[in-house]
Amino acid sequence: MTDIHNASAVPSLPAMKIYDWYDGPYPARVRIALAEKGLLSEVEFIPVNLWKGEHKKPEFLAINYSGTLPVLALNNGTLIAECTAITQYLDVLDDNPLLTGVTPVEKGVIHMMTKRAEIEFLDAVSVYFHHATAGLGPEVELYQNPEWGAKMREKAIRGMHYFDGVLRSQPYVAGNTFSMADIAVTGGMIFAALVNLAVPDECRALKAWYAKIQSRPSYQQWQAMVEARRPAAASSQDRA
Ligand code: GTS
Repeated sequence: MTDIHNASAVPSLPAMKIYDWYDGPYPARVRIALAEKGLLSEVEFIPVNLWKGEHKKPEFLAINYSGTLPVLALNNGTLIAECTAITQYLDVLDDNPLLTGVTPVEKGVIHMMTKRAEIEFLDAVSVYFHHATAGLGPEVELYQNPEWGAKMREKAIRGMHYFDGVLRSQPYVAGNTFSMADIAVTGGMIFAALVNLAVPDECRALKAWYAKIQSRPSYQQWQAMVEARRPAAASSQDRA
């Protein structure tokens, strides 16, 4: 096993780069996790333009076989893709996990609810976007199945109702404390807003929880980064 904790501007932290796209909902999960950990300034962000399909080019596929963002690159060459894996790595860097649990039960429940947030909500919104809308445009969306996309839209709305039910009986997605699972549902909310998928009015607990999440400094830092990078007259094609 190589030593991943080598040279860094900050002692004991590795130099880190993250390949991502500034307003992407999955990248948002890692940026919010970085903000929660106070690590945003430790990372160099390398833009990979989704709208130009850069994530499907051989150079990027060599970095992440799945052709998705974000990817964390350490300076010894280690590459970590998948938001959950990246968040788990970042959370234990300082031996003070805040997002992924401490006890075996916390870790298990947080992991379960994070995965559930992906399957039942965030990934469903993503499939809807790529299959039942123009997605990233004809150059990038080489296969679309609108019927499946429409099914995933329904699934995402069911997911909103599910998390609304969860949040009626507890303050956060995995229990009494904010965790990686809240960040995963936040990714779903961010993606839903981008594709104009409204949260049903009756999902009052989900809406109240999201207002609380949006008032957290981590969410606000993420939002400020997006606004600072957003082109003045953004359209879907010139989001670069
Ligand atoms: N399971 C992956 C993870 O958790 O990291 C999914 C990552 C993912 O789908 N990322 C999006 C992507 O690369 C980025 S964004 O849509 O949120 O900006 N999508 C491009 C594509 O073609 O699927």
